[in-house]
Amino acid sequence: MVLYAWMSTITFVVVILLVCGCVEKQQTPTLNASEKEDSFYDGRELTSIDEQRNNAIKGTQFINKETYTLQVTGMVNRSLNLTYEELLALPVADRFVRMDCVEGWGFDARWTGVTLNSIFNDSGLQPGAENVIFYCADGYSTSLELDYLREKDIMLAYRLNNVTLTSDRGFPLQLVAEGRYGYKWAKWITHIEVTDQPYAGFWESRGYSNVAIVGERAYEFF
Ligand SMILES: Nc1nc2c(c(=O)[nH]1)N[C@H]1C(S)=C(S)[C@@H](COP(=O)(O)O)O[C@H]1N2
Ligand SMILES: [Mo]
Repeated sequence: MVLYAWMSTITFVVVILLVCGCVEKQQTPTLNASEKEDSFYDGRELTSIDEQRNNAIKGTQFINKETYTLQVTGMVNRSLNLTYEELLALPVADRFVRMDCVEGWGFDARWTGVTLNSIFNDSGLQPGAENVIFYCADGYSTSLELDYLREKDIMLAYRLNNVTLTSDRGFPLQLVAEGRYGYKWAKWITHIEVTDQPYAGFWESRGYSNVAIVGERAYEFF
């Protein structure tokens, strides 16, 4: 009797662990074997994903695709709450863009995603809006000027070198801030806020330039 009770307890625990294991796999996208990484795009050579470096204040964030939404709030006519599927259904942008970190490393990649212009087409923008703040799942944040985002048709990428962004690379979305330093390339974005106020993000409030143009001075002390 006692043995039977033990056996059923152990069976129960094993089943629970197996079920958790499966759920965990769904929540943490890893490189899908059926997706092949591109090594060239637009006539240019790409840096392979395992040669790219990775920098984050609190390490990798694991976002559940099923429950994820991108919130769009602030000086818009309509606040939005976009699911991952809704983001994928918006017009697709696809470009070669180089990423440069202030530390002196960088990489060349193909980025695929949705432009902020498409999102603002749906939300509308109120007159006087100037800045857009990007809030991330790890508490990180950064901001960029609305004019830059609109004129350069900046995108939020969900694919990198033609494979779905993995969790360590910012799943579901990384901002592709062309011509600006890496700390503007927000990963694991959960919320976008449009504002008429200036804003200093995580590194910007610690002395880094709020403009962050690649090739220009990035830090106030050197
Ligand atoms: N959410 C979040 N996004 C982030 C960071 C971070 O710590 N948290 N680090 C930034 C910095 S400093 C760099 S250089 C790039 C690195 O991005 P990568 O993974 O594409 O190389 O991510 C940026 N985006
Ligand atoms: Mo960086």
